[in-house]
Amino acid sequence: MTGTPLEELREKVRELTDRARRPVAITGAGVSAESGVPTFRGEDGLWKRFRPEELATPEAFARDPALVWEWYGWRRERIAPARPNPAHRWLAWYERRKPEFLLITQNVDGLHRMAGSRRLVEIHGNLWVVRCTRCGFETEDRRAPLPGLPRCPRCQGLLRPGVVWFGEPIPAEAMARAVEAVQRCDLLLVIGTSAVVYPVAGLPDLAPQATLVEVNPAPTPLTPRAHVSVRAPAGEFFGPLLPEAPG
Ligand code: BJW
Ligand code: ZN
Repeated sequence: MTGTPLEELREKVRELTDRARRPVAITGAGVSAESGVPTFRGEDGLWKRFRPEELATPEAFARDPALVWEWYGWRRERIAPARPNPAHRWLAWYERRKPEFLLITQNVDGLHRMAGSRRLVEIHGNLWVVRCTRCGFETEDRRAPLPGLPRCPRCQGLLRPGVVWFGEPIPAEAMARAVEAVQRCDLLLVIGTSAVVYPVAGLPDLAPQATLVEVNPAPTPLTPRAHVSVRAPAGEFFGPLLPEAPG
């Protein structure tokens, strides 16, 4: 449906989302781009400048934890002022209308929660959570700046970011919730992800029964399978679908 005027696509998506009974959304870094959070890949992607295999792996952390923490410290600082955009707000609003809706996000920035989403699986973890590499102690979502090499308040072990790195499995409970919802969904919205990182990139394959809607300014490996393909920034697309603010 490339080339269809945006307003027509909005009507189509309004109709599909109204009608859906068990909708699921999968989001990626692109949903936060209009909030000022850098994406990973692409022109302004984080990894144009930093090599992921040097920073987002358990091996990198074992080799040089200070370097990895420096990168995460920089990202925490950079992302802290970000606020939800209309795409995050639309998803939070939609959740309140659809009791069976589930939002699966690959994002670690916390913006979906800030927008009000609660039926949410943060499948790659959360940038604001830190975990002890020795005793497993985990903090809540805490935004205070951290020292260069943060230590566990319980056992003095080294703390690490509460995110999922390459080569690490997705926590079993998060994965099970995501798989179960995708397998039984009737509408799958895939928003702002390059759809190349597994296992999330494989989730749409589990939903041959669902209508697939993709919202992304650029094509992805998923695009040929999408029933509706919206080539637009997510915030710009979803903004007009939000109900008018009261008063
Ligand atoms: C807009 C927009 C706007 C712009 N509006 N859109 C070979 C084949 C298959 C798999 C593998 C393989 N080799 C290795 C693997 C496995 C690996 C993997 O998939 N690698 C691929 C890259 C090949 N996966 C893993 O390792 C995963 N674990 C695993 O497989 O475990 C198995 C296991 C089992 C048992 C024991 C042990 C292991 C874990 C993956 C973890 C990914 N982690 C990261 C970092 C998180 C922490 C952090 O942030 O620091 O997660 S990587 C990074 O990529 C991050 C993201 O969540 C993830 C996905 O990126 P995303 O969100 O799609 O962002 P971008 O930048 O790629 O795309 C943005 C998109 O937005 C673009 O399309 C733009 O066009 C669009 N956009 N503006 C809408 N305004
Ligand atoms: Zn500890």
